[in-house]
Amino acid sequence: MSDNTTATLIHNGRVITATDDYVADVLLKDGIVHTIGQHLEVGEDVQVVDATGLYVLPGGVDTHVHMENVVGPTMTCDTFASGTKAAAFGGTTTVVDFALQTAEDSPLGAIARAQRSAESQVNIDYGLHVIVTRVDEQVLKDVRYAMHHEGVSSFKMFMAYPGVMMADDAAIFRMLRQVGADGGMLALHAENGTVIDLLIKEALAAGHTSPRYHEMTRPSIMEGEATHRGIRLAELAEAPIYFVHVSSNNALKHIVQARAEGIPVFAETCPHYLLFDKSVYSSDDFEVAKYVMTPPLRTKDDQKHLWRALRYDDLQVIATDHCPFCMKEGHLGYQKQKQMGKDDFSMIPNGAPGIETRLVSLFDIGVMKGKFSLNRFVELTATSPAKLFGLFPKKGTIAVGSDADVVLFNPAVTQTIRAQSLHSNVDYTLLEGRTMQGRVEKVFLRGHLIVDGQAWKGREGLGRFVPRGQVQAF
Ligand code: DUC
Ligand code: ZN
Ligand code: ZN
Repeated sequence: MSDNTTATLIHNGRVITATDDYVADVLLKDGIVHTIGQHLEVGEDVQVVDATGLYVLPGGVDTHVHMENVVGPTMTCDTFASGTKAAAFGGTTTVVDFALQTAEDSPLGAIARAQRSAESQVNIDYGLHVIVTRVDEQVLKDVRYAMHHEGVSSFKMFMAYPGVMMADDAAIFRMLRQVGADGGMLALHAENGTVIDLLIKEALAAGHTSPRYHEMTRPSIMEGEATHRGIRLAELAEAPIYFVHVSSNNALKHIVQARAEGIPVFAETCPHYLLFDKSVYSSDDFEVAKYVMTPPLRTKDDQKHLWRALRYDDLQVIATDHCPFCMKEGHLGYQKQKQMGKDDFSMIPNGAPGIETRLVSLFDIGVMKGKFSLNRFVELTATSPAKLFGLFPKKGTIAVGSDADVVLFNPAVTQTIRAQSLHSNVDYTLLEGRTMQGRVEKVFLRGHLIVDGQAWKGREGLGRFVPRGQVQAF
């Protein structure tokens, strides 16, 4: 389907992809990148945007976000509308969200439900992973069907949260075999759920109820143990595996070793593991609930290892795990969210926001601080996630024929982050008051200008479901 937009010539910007860096004109027409060249001549019907001094980046691809996701008795506070608007302002034009298989329904029911909800309100393009909580013959058939006919080629399973989301090793193994055989990807939340549950019960019994105990009851050794177990299951299944939200060297060291052994193991980390460390958990204050995400923040030494792995491709993706819950009761009419855990840290919904600040924060702490190059920045935030989750080259790069998802990014200005200026429904940002280098100036989705400075030019329902194909990582 072509996009009927005014053609736009982005003039004289510095085009950065995972591999290129050059100054050129880029013509966006019919929803795709139509022509790239020097001094392109265009007619009067083409609008010209002067991008002198700006980076011309592929729209960001965030493959780990949670909009309208049910978590226990609550739900993440971003709708598809608010979350994707926030994503757009942050320079992300494609997200992959989660469709949750409930006890009653199948993966296909979960996909249909999420699409029904997203369709009329989503502001940018999106795909879906299915969270599989129960595996039987019918579920495996539905998984196969989803891959071949629904454009859903990735699935997530949990080794944590017993009795709620946790799948046992045999179920994970069966899914790895099925998904891998058809060229898809199984994503794993790797933590030893039953041991963590025991530690939580012991902490509560000892009267340790404040949010800081979230970190103390989820030790990185248990992330490492589950990561190792997941790798061995993938090795036996001869299937690729993807670890979400890797936070610690205890997990990373198994990933590094497995990759050296030639096992197709892939992994992401998230901006919060690079921006903050466990010192935030040093008080009993309830404000600490802002940092109750899973896995929790780790040590400065863990951070050093994450940076190294990002640089040398042992981590391939930086996704946000945007999983927003309000701190204040009643914000935008939301009932208790983080406040549910006021007297019991284990009741705090796990997650933190970050969808709008991903690019600027990684540009600031990654590129500006010399941790990785501009090309690598694009690779980690757009190209690799697009390849690993079957979206490339439609998404994740600037090339003739790719979707005209383009971000004009100004590297020369600073901005101070404030929750009240961001577009998520959540009432806080972990980056409140922090000044960062770089700013998203304009965002195009399939050639439509949707963000113009502070102005919103997009519209709900403009985003589309993007059917995804096989893993493109080998
Ligand atoms: N895992 C996630 O991926 N997101 C939120 C909470 C969790 O445990
Ligand atoms: Zn998880
Ligand atoms: Zn998540």
